[in-house]
Amino acid sequence: MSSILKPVQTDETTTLAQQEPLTTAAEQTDGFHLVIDALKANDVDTIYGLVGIPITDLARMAQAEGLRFIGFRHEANAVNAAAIAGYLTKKPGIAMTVSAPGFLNGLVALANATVNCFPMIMISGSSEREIVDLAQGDYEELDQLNAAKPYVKASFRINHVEDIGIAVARAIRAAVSGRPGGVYLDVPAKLLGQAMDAAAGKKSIVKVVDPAPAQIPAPEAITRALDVLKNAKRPVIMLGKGASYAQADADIRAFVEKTGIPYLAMSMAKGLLPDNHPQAAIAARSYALKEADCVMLIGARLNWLLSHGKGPTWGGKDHKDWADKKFVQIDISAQEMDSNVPIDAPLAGDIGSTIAALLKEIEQSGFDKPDAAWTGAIKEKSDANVAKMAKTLSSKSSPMNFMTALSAMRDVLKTRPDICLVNEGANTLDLARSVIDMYEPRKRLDSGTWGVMGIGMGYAIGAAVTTGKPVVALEGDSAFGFSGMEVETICRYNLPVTVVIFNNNGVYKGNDVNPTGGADPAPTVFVKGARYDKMMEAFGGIGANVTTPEELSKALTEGIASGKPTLINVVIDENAGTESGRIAHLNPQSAAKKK
Ligand code: ADP
Ligand code: TZD
Repeated sequence: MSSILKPVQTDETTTLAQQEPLTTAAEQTDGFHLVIDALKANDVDTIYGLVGIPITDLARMAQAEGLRFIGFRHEANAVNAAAIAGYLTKKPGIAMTVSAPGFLNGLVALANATVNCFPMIMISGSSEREIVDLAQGDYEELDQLNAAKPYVKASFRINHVEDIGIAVARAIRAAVSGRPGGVYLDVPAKLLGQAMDAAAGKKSIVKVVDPAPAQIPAPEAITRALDVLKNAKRPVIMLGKGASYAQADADIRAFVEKTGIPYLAMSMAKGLLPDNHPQAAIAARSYALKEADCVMLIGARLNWLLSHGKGPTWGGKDHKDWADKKFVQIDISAQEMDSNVPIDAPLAGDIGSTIAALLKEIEQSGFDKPDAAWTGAIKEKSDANVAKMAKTLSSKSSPMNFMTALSAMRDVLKTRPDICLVNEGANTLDLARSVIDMYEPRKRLDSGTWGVMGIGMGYAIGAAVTTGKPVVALEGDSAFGFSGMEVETICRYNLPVTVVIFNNNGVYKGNDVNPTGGADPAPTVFVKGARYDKMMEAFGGIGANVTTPEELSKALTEGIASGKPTLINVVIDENAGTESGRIAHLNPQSAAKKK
């Protein structure tokens, strides 16, 4: 319990004798200390933030009280770091920003956390309520509480110092219970300075009991789901990042292995079971989705990343067509069921409890593994695709293209399955997802549900701080630009982050030209031959510029082994790459041409 010692105010007319009892000066605390106490009481050990009034003092005091404060160069990156810390730990990541512009800078990442179902709390300082509400133009004035609301799971403001304990508890529970998400907590500067009796302050702190209570589906829902699975001829399991988040790794593996059902993994679920597991259908994804007669979704939404569960990807005729398949879905949010297609067997519950219940039922009633014709067909398709990929990867090109460089990266990363790989870009993202196998849970961190650029350095820092292990951030040159200034943060905290930039001189590729012949470059083109490695060197880190796969392997191996901030500028052919990577079909021009 931290507190400030302040003598209780005495009336000037009181005599010395009358003051006697007050020599034991009543202990006082204030808003600053109570915020810190409330966080500490709930096992928060790290705050990601960017200072300014009134956060500077709060950050200083937090550091003095033993909390780690990681200071960033832009709020979005601090909030992204907190978000990924939430995903990795199942505890809300904590970010702090100043008011109005600092808040808004952070809000995009807070919204991204909510969209991805990552638990976190963004705490922002705010200006005088009376002035904001009358729009009288305060320093950094904004109605932050209401601005946050559409983008977050919950948005709260604390007005009185004695409410800090319960407010922090409420924010924590909102962030991690049910479907996790981003929470905004508005902290008026005035509140932080409010004083109160320290003993009463101590009493006001709340340690949240069981912040994310188990949610167990009804027995009949379990039976229904197993009936659907048992009646399937060609079942497939789709693991999503909700399954990775759940930290029920051993039970999920046992369920997959006991049912014998082939499985697919969404991007961030790669590695939940090792990608080289005999039941992995990852290399036969298109075939499996088209041909399956039953799909079990475990913590994966049928959003755009899964073509909404309908249309040609799923064996349907056109994009509006529900394919003729049965769906079983485990999700903590009952509302997720029937979002895009009818769900035949909804399992509304947390993945840990639900999988445990399914396993128990299987042990009692047994489960016949799927027909060898189905698993054999998937294996055949997988083997053929793996062989095709191996051929592509072995063809060396100079200058390097994406596949040549990825082949080198894959071989190095295979030797370090324990490290986190952060990944963003277009081609750099889509191709790396297919080429680089993952072997352990929660090691692949990427652009996620929005396909957003800018998560790179925030996620890398959050992952390095949280895991204490080396992190590799594989970035398109455009993607890196969104958070690139944080290389200074990486150097300042001497974090074991190796940033690898696939530099092909532009967004998607670097060979576009201005059709007018004018001096301005084309909209997708960057400075040619840029040396991003010099940015890392500028702050005392290690820089490397590589032009061959051998140089890339060496620099990456050394970067990881050194445990020091490293940036490798990988020179990639500027003609390599596809516009928009694998989502080119979403470009209106391509869509119009198709019609
Ligand atoms: P992906 O992008 O990998 O397909 P999504 O983010 O679309 O994954 O889906 C994750 C789903 O997992 C969300 O619908 C979320 O409600 C759900 N989820 C998150 N945590 C849990 C949990 N512990 N138990 C059950 N479902 C969860
Ligand atoms: N802004 C934000 C916040 N998110 C986005 N996804 C985009 C813009 C659009 N965008 C993509 O979808 S990928 C991308 C942008 C700008 C960058 C692609 O170029 P890159 O990668 O250099 O990072 P490749 O590997 O060279 O294609």
